[in-house]
Amino acid sequence: MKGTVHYEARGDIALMTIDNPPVNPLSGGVRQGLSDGITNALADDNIKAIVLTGAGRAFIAGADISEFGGANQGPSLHDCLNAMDASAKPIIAAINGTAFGGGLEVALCCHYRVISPSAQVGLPEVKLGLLPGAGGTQRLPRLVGAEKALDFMLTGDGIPGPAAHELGIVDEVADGDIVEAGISYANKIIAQGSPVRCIRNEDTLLIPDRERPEIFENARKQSARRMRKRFAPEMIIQCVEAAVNLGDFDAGMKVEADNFGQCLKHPQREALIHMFFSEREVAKIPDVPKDTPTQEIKQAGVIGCGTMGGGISMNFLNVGIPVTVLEVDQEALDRGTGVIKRNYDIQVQRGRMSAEEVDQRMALLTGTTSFDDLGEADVIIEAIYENIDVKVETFKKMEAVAKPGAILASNTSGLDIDKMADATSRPESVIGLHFFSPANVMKLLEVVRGAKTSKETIASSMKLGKTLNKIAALSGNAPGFIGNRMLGGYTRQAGEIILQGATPYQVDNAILQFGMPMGPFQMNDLVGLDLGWRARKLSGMKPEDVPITARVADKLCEMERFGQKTNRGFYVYPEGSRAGQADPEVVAIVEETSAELGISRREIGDDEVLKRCLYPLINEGAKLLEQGIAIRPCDIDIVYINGYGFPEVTGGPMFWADKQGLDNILADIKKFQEEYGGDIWEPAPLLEKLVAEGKDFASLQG
Ligand code: 3H9
Repeated sequence: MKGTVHYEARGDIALMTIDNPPVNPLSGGVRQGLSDGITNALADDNIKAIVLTGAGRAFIAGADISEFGGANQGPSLHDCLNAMDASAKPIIAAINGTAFGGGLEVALCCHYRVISPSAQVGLPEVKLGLLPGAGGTQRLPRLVGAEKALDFMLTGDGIPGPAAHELGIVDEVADGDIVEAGISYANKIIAQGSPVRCIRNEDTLLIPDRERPEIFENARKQSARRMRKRFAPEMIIQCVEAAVNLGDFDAGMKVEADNFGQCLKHPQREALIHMFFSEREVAKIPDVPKDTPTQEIKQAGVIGCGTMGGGISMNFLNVGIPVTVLEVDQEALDRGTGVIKRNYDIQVQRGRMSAEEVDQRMALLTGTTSFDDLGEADVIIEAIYENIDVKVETFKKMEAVAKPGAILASNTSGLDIDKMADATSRPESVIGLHFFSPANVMKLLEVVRGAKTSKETIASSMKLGKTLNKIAALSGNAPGFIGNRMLGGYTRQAGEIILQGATPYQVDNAILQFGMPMGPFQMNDLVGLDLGWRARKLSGMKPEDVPITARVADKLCEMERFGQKTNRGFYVYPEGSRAGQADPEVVAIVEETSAELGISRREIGDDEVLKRCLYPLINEGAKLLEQGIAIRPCDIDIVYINGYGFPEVTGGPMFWADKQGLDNILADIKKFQEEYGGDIWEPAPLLEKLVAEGKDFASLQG
């Protein structure tokens, strides 16, 4: 069994140290050790109190997530906690590091808690589709009241020691050696000789909450807004309602156990735990060893201060890394840095940042119009417009000024990294760092390795992603990389479906119901319909050569309906609103376009809309895997969830595909191939192979 608990008598105190590296989850061996240790301490008359702490950087990271869904060995956590609850000898948690989930619940079962200022406590179960199932939903409301407990459990965010003390979760914040602090707290309790404090027996804070049903109404409203379509929040709210209204601890624990069981069985739980492990897996690059030397990034350079360059710069400023940002002239520079300042000011207005913090961040920003000023940067990222020739020229200028070893990066969303690398004499330092718009908000960083990119440059870039609080996923260098290459089929299908009979609003609604934050036509309106239209005009494309899926958008552009920026696109946006309204004029244009193309319209069900939009993602994803552009299915899941709004509760497109059954998906793809043809519906050989072998994408994870 994994993990252990070291037991040591220090005078009349039993010190129990949980040891299950790296973060001490409550695996079978830990539960066994806890159970044995408590039994020993209670049986030993020389022992007057117990101090419980963690080895290494964590107290306890919670239940062992890898055990969910499998057969567990060792005693149950509840048996250990019941033994602790029943102990007449005081138990003190000396919280040395992270106490999350079941870890905090163990601490809440102790009679007293002391904490290091840097240690964090949290109940993040909701993020895994679970609820605190080891008494947390019953003990925390007794300790801090229902409202604060709900907020804590529904956000799932960790808080540091001093904040935990202020909230009333811990009794003392102790600087210095936390084990010594725990022992001295134990000695104080022994000296006082007072009975132990058992949270399960307290109800002072619960009684007034019985008269405040609005606590639960508000929690429901907030979680419907913040965690759309999530199953666990309602389960948590019901448990806290039970804690408040039933009054009896054991009756509340029964509700908690029932609801925990429901969460455990729910598909969202499996998907979210897949995401948890995928987020960690994606950082591991098979041919780049963990100990590969990395470049320390102390200074950054950004070329271009438009929407992307400005957002990228903010990422560095937010973590205290100075940035020199370059623009073509002073006017463009002033405009770009002005937007950065305005974005920060909005944060101040919303109470998310102080004016002082804005000043600190802006003080780290230097504007320039000369490449020479980028010479000190450890990484230079170009964020100019998408034209390979201009990018190649920019890389030549970057190389001329960059110091040896500096990372030379492109923020391109799909152009050839090798072409840029080959324009320099140091292709090993060249890499793609594809940020997603808005770059200061979106979590994903697609890192793109060229043919000659060195392992050091890859390792440094992945580490930089973490420093910038992004989730970095590595892609091979192929047009569109992972994300945009997959997106092609999705948007083209949406364009085709409206010509065959659906309205843009039906397509968007089906996608919204699936759980994406917006549909493809809402997305078009947000990005701007004019981008593609202008590019086609500039290239001199003849009207008859415009892809049929772009015909409606181009007609809208001819009417100056460019999307949100002109308050009219596929939708109409009342002045100052981003909530678009359906427009019969657009439906008429769509119908007219179908007629011009000789396409007879028919009723298309939402089920078909979904399959035709989502299955190209899966098919293309399989092609990316067999071509080695994506390393594992989970890398694709990470890219799609964090960069393209694929619903987290599905576990990402590839995990979701496994759940639909790859044989079902392949059969539909073949059907669509017969009906509509085109490369989108050419089944990926890997998909055919997996189906033939009765395997799924998960079998490729290794
Ligand atoms: C729960 O407690 C349910 C209870 O209410 C009810 C029970 C009845 N289990 O993140 P890192 C692994 S639900 C197993 O890179 P960091 C992780 O996969 C649980 N493994 O480190 C990684 O493995 P690898 C509620 C775990 O320092 C390694 O440890 N608890 C667990 O950046 C290092 O992780 C949570 O949701 C686990 N619980 O961050 C907390 N935790 O090296 C989840 C981590 O092979 N954990 N691993 O890739 C975290 O939030 C972060 O890991 C933590 C450390 C903040 C602790």
